[in-house]
Amino acid sequence: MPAKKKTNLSELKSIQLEKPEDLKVGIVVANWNEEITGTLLKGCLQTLEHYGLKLSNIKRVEVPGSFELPMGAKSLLTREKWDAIICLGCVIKGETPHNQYINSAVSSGLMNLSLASNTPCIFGVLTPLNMEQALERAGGKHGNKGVEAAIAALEMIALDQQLDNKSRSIGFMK
Ligand code: RBF
Repeated sequence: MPAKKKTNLSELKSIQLEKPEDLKVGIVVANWNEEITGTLLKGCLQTLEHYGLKLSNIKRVEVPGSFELPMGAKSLLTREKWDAIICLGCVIKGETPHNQYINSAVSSGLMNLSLASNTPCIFGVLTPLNMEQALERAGGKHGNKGVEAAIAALEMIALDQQLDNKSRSIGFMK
């Protein structure tokens, strides 16, 4: 089945979000392969705005490479409360297995951080075999994975809001 192209923001699915204008989202972007991560960031920001978030409630920080994404996310989480953190990076496979070490450290780092902080830390990291595959996923034939990272964050926030409402309706508050 061909991959679905998600470049037209007006075609995005509906997400039931309460008070999107009050939501606070942190974005951590890796500078390594910045021509790719810059495009992921652009798609991510446009998507958050499309769903009603205010740019003034979105904080963007940069880290040197993808390996530093979990630490960048933790730096945000230890200072302020966020509804979600989105981490954007691009680790291209080279001649040595460096990509495997970085990718597994980042994915498990972000999962651990999500569970420990009770805040979704979204894995918006491309893991392509080469630059061509990266470009295809940063505005090319496979869409822009920065858009999808933003949607994943919003879906996790919507899930939390729905569960809160259900708890309230049966008289239980967290
Ligand atoms: N960071 C990335 O975000 N993407 C890469 O493709 C990438 N390739 C790297 C290749 C090598 C051999 C090394 C040593 C680092 C690479 N990094 C890459 C940087 C890494 O994420 C981290 O910033 C540095 O290793 C410093 O901790």
